Amino acid sequence: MAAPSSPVLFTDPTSEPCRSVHWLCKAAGIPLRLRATWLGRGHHRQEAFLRVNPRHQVPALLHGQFALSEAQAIMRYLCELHGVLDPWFGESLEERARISMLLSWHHHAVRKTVMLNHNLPVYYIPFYVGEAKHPRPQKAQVEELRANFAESLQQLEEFIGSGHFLVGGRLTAADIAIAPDLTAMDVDPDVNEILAAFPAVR
Ligand SMILES: N[C@@H](CCC(=O)N[C@@H](CS)C(=O)NCC(=O)O)C(=O)O
Repeated sequence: MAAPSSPVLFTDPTSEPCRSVHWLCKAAGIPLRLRATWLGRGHHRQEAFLRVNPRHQVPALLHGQFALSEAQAIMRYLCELHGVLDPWFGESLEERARISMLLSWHHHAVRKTVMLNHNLPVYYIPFYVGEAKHPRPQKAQVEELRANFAESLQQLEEFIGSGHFLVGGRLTAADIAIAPDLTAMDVDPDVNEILAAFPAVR
């Protein structure tokens, strides 16, 4: 159980970057206090949360007076705080560099092409705000978005190679940062068909 002095993670479990932070803390045994911050209820626009992250995004962390946003920065901070940067962010210079490369790559690859460009407009936004306000893109447009994310999935497939993990043959922050955007693909009824071409990713 987290002590009252443990950092507080403002989190909405429907958010992939929030899940990355939470999953890493679970895997690394890092104590956290969780503060549910539901986007669907507008908690991220309330004054109390805006004092923690004026850019109104979860995840955000408050540790004493210190506030931090951006999932990957939070993951790194918490690992450093607990002296576990090694192994989670790499055991050697090369591992650390590779993890850092994968974390940068993720923002404009899987995160952008699968989640932000495809899942949000095709599934989440029509579900949350209603199809009347935000109609689903037409089939041809969805096909085009899928063709775009196939390139990211192919690159990820190559990064994984013949193993199960991205770096060092074990779970690291790189896997945990990317995994929630992949598991979110389960919302897609065509997920099995899509991932059939990417056995390592699957
Ligand atoms: N680059 C940020 C992205 C965080 C993000 O996109 N948060 C979304 C939920 S997944 C959010 O809070 N959106 C609400 C808003 O922008 O007002 C990170 O990696 O932490």
